[in-house]
Formats: sequence, C-alpha cells, structure tokens
Amino acid sequence: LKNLSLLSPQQIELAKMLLKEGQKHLFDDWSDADLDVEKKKAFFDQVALLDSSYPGGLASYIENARQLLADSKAGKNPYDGFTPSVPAGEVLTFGDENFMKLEEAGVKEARNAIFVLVAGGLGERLGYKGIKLALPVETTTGKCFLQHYIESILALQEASSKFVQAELLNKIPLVIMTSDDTHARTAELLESNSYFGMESSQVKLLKQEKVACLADNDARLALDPNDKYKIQTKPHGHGDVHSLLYTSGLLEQWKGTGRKWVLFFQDTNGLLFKAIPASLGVSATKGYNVNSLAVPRKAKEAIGGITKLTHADGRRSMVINVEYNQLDPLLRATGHSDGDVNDPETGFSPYPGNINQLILELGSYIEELKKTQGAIAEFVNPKYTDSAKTAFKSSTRLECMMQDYPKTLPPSAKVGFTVMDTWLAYAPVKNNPEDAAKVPKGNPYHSATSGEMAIYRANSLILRKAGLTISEPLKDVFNGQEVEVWPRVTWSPKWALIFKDVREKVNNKCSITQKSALVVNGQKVSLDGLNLDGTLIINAADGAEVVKLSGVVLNKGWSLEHVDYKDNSIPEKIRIRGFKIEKVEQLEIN
Ligand code: UGB
Repeated sequence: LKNLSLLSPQQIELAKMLLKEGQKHLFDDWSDADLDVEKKKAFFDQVALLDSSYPGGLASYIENARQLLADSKAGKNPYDGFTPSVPAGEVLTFGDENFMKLEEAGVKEARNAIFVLVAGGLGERLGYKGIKLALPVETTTGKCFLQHYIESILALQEASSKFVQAELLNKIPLVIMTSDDTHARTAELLESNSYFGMESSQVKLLKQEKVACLADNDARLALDPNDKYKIQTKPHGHGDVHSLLYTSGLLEQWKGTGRKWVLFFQDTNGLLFKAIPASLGVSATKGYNVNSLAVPRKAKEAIGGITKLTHADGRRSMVINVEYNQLDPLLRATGHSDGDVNDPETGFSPYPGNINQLILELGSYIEELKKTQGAIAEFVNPKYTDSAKTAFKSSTRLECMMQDYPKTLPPSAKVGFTVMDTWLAYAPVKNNPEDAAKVPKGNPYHSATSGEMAIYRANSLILRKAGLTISEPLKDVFNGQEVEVWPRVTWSPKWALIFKDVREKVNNKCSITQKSALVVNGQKVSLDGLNLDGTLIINAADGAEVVKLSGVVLNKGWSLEHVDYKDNSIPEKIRIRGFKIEKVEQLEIN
C-alpha cells in the first residue's frame, strides 16, 4: 500500500474502507516485491467484486457479520420474544372439485408468470459430481430435471395461451440462478440441447457470487490458506436470488409487460409442477402477496416448518419458515415442553413442511425490494473450538435463505401457504445413498432412488384417481432403502398438465400391471380401453390427430436390476439409484 500509485482511486477507497473496518491484517504479509504487483491488483479486483455483489457493499457485510457473530457468541435466540403457533393456510385435496377449479385458475394465470430456478448449490449432501439439474428425474425416459422443468413451463405457456390474444402473448420467462460451481455446466446443458425447446431469449442466467469468509468474532476476513493475496470465500445461500433479481432490472421490465407472479423453485423436485397450477390458483384467488408451498411434515424431519410467530410487543407477527434445527428449541423455550412432536391424530407435526417453492406477487415484491435492495435476513453458524466461543474451528460466513423474504414485510402483507399431499408435490433428490439408508424409518429418504420412485407413484395414483385399474406396488430395497415400486408410468407435460387433462384423455376401461412401463409423449394421445402388461412407448408428433390406444399390450417389458452405489463400472447418475433398467421387450409406436 506504500506505493499507492499502483491503485486506482476506487481501489484506494476500498483499501481505506478495509482499514476502517478493522481489516489491516489482510495487508500484514504483503511484500514490496515487484513480482506481486499483479497479485495485488487481483486482490483489489476481488475486493471490488465482493463489494459490488453485496447489498450495501463489503463494509455492510463486515458490520452485519460483527453483529451476528456477537449475537451468536452471546447465545442470542433469533426468535427471542416471539411465540410460535400453527398458522392457517389452504389445505388442498388432490382431484376434488376445489382442487380442479384452482388448477384451471392457475393455468389461466400462468400467462402472467415468471419462473425463477435457484440452482447455485453444489449439492454437497448428494455428493453427485455433476450439476443436479443434469440428473435424470427418472430413468425410464432419462429426461433430466432441467428438461422436465422447461417442458413443464412450455406446456403451461401453451395451455394459458388460450386465454389471451396471440399478439399479446408473452413467452413465460425462466431465470436460473447459478454460481461459480454450476454456471458453466448449466449454460452448456442448455446450449447443447437447444434450450430443450425454449427460445434462448426466454432464459436468463444470473450468477450469484460467494461472500467473504470470517476468521474470528471481530469479523476479520479470512485469507485463502494458499494465497495471501486472496480472500477466502464461500456460498452465501439461495437468499441471494432476491438481490440478484433486484439489480438485474428484470423485475421492472416484467412489470411493464403485465407480468404478475414470480414463482421460485429448487433444482431437484420432479413432482413440483403437479402442484404449481393449483397453488398459483390459490395465489390468484386469495390475492396472496406471498404463497409458500408446503407438505405435511413429520416432527423433526429435516425440512423447515411454516410457523406463525407473534411478538410479545403485540405489534409484530409473521408467517415464516423456521428451519428444522430451530423449530424444536423454539417450541421448548415457549412452553411446549415436548418440542416438535407429531399430532397423534394425524401422525404429522402441526407445522407444515416448507418445500421452498414460493409464489410472490410481482407488484408488492418490487415495492419491498426497493426498500431492502433485496437484502435478506442473514444468519451465521460458526463451529467454535471452545465453550467460551472465542475461536472458530474453521472460517465461517454469513448465509441467507430465499424463504426469509417475508421477514421484512409490513404486517399488512398477505402471507399465506398452500399444503398439498407429499406424494403429489415433493420428492427432492438431496441425500447420497449412504445417508439416505440411515434415515429413520417412516421419514423420507430424499434420494435419487426415492425421487424416481415418487414420480411413478404419483402418476399411478393420478391415473387411479381418474378411474384406471393400476396394480398394487411391490416393495423392494435399493441401496439400503425400502421403496414402493409402482408401474413406471411417465408422460410429457404437454400430454397432461392438470387433472382435468388426464380425465379427458383416459377412461376406466384401462388397466396397467405392476411390472409395466408406459411412456406417453405427445399431446392428443388417449388411453381408451388399454390393458398394459409390459412396456409401451408412444410418441405422437405435435399436431398429430388423436391417437387412441386400446386393446391388450403384452410383452416381457423392462425390469429393474439391482446395482450397488459403490459399483464404479456403472455411471454415477444410475448407480446412485440402486437400480438400472433392463430393456427386455417393448412396443414402441411412433
Ligand atoms: N442454492 C443456491 O442456488 N445457492 C446457494 O448458495 C445454495 C443453494 P439445498 P437447503 O427442500 O427440503 C432448503 O441445499 O438450503 C439452491 C430450505 O432452506 O438443496 O438445505 C440449490 O441449488 C429448507 O427449508 O436445500 O434447504 C437448491 O436448488 C427446505 O425447504 C436450493 O437452493 C429444504 O430446502 C436448495 O438448496 C427442502
């Protein structure tokens, strides 16, 4: 720093800020050797990036960190003064009249929607080497999550286009939040697959930056152990999506074109789009500013609980996700001596499980972000070396979650939630086979195995509800996880988006046996007296006339062969499921 001529005026300001914020240690080991000039410049480039990507800049980050670290050291409970209670929300039953009405309302609203996929996480718990969006949702078709999501959005776009004049139709935008860990591979996946049928201009990638690591309780920034000219960084969490959207300028553009709803979703939930139309219908009919999707949750299950928090001052109350590790202590601290326990009547916790699918009303979202610039309540989770909490085992950082958005909203905001059956709405792929096998019995595995089986189960149950005879599932164990194996039924979103579509395209003279697999690809395919015992694949081109499937289809079909997740001779995306599909015999109609 002695040689200030090295620095631009902006860098000098950043240097001064760092010194003012107690970060002198960052420069302690700098040498005067000319060799390091480039590294010093790179250091300031990094500081400039850290400064520009955090709402309020790096100085705010350091100040917020100091406060949160002091609170953590003092053992301060972030929910101090708040009493939890069970909030009221919409509880939907698949396939009843109300559900079907909401689905239709949702499809109509979809023309005003924007989808935002948070996909910056590496998926450390899953341990998969690729990006999670590239994993197959199921291996009968092998379609990956990103393809499934895009096809679902395109199907919604088409279905909702009926409600608007062609010249007024805006294509539904898709924003994908990536990070350094996922950006290049996400872009590659899109480009090498022609955006899975979407126009490239419909898709925007926004990359989140990491935040600086903190070395101690004074929020001194940590240097990279291998490079004294580099600040160590770690991910800040999915909450970054709000500030990224705010600074991108996209929100105002969308508002200008009459958009109304922003739907946030996660990288690996293959069921989600079965829940989207009805929940969007709830947002529209209830006029919710915020609508969180939820499922019944087993007490202590590792997903956050939707909770109403009322402050002792009597003025503040909010409906918010309380993370699972905080819900139990909060309940115990507020007079519920048993903590988070199942209601004996329902067998579930009274606090619905947050599946981190949020629907925000665009107008009020923009107003709020103008106030906060997208900054989201943060937390810090240091692992201390000693009981006096004086030092950390390794550096820590501030984190934030997208579902904490309602925390800053005024009490007048309409915050609600929609509960749907888990079988219909939620089957994420988050855990590696080893950890999944250790999940307590009765709790969901959230693995690649359970994620895939959930698709077949949901599709089978939906067909059953529509009147088909579907054989009972068999139980089997893959990678140490016992699951139900239903017929492997899959369909493309454009075949049926909502339950009404299914009902219109099938009749009750059809049956499907447990060993069967059915793939329906195409719009106007109808199942009219089809009796399937084997594998049937039907591909109908867009615009094809009605293709009616009837009669008996009998063949050896496709079987599931057990494989072990440790068997490196099998591709990772397959072996993490514990089975591979042996394609023995099928009827394929094109
Ligand atoms: N993600 C990012 O885009 N950026 C990041 O920095 C981090 C993540 P995880 P998590 O569904 O059961 C959430 O890691 O955070 C993306 C809720 O907080 O899969 O542990 C990432 O790519 C919790 O309340 O989940 O837990 C992925 O798409 C509960 O709802 C998404 O964020 C839980 O999800 C979620 O990241 C759940």
